[in-house]
Amino acid sequence: MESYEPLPENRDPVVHLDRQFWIVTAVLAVLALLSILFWIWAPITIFMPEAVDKAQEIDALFRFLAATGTALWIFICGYVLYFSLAFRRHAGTPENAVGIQIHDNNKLEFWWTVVPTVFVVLMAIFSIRIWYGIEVAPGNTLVVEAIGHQWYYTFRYPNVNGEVKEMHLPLGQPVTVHVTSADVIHSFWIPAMRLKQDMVPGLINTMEFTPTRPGKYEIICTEFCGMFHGDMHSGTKENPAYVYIDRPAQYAAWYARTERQQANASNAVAAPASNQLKLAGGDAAAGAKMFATKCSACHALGPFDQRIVGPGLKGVLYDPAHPQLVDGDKATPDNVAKILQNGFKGSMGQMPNQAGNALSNKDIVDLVAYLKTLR
Ligand code: HEC
Ligand SMILES: [Cu+2]
Repeated sequence: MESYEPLPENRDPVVHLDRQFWIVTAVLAVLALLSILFWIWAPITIFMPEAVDKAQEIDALFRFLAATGTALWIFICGYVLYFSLAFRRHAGTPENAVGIQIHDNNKLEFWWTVVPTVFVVLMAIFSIRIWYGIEVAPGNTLVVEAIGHQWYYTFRYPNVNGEVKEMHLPLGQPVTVHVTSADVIHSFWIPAMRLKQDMVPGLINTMEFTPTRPGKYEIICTEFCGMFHGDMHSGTKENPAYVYIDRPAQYAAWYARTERQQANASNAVAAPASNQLKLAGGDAAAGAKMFATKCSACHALGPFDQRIVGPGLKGVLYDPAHPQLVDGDKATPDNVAKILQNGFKGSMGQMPNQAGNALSNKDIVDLVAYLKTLR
């Protein structure tokens, strides 16, 4: 019986790239080229129109990434298949034979480091430029606020009182959308714009773009936000989930009509409180009830150091160890009312403001009356 030595290690390999290898490479190159051409011409907009300038940029980025990815994938899969056939164990080679060991091909290693690095840098430059364009608004744009609610959207426009249920945008005019939420986290996605931002209570995310195609486009909430999350996709009769891109004259007409209709809107948001509330006549019992529903999740009725999220509030107006409130003001009823109106963010975290805690002015007066009784 013949005995086989393991094949020797090849520390200084002379790698043979035979004819067959080059044929396979040529075939893969043609396939890769076809895939690149496919992505250059792929009719994305048949399925999803590009409604704004940023959609065109994002689609261009998508085409670039898809083309690069598909071409690479073809080469990698092609070579894996080819090499596993070309270097399979041939009849007559024992099952435990060891293949040629190849180490340290500096030229190869140089190129397989440089080429991907160049691609990654290109992708980064391409992406970051587009991302900056979305995040950083130029001056002089129309600013619209989009607010998520369970389970609908509202919009605020300059000089329009209150919140409206329909989003209209003027063709050709740069727009900044400030995206936020009134209750839980939603996510505001307009596929035709290729733009999406989370709607987070207390946080404003921006989207900057210029509408380029008139039409009616779907808005979709993509963050599960409770029972009727689905209504924030298709919308309902009373709460359509659409954005309309109007020609300028159409938009102006809508805007004028809306401004008039909303003049006496009941859903206007209170202006940030600089006004001092009159605290006389507060109802401490009503305040106690309010406290149990709106405050006790974050505040204990114990001493200052008994924290939940915020400090304990027993004796907040009388504690000699804490003559000042967390915002540095003297512990007086007026200053407590001010914190309840405006909120405060300090070392412990965020005390929500009046809107965040959904308090009316009367609620604040009652709460202060109640806090006064906590000695
Ligand atoms: C989500 C949690 C949260 C809720 C809800 C909340 N607070 Fe606060 N509150 C805080 C935090 C956190 C602070 C401290 C902020 C800091 O200094 O970092 C604070 C501070 C305060 C202070 C100042 C205390 C001091 O000693 O200076 C008062 C008064 C207060 N809250 C009252 C209320 C009342 C009344 C309610 C109910 C309407 C309420 N808070 C609801 C988190 C909350
Ligand atoms: Cu939602």
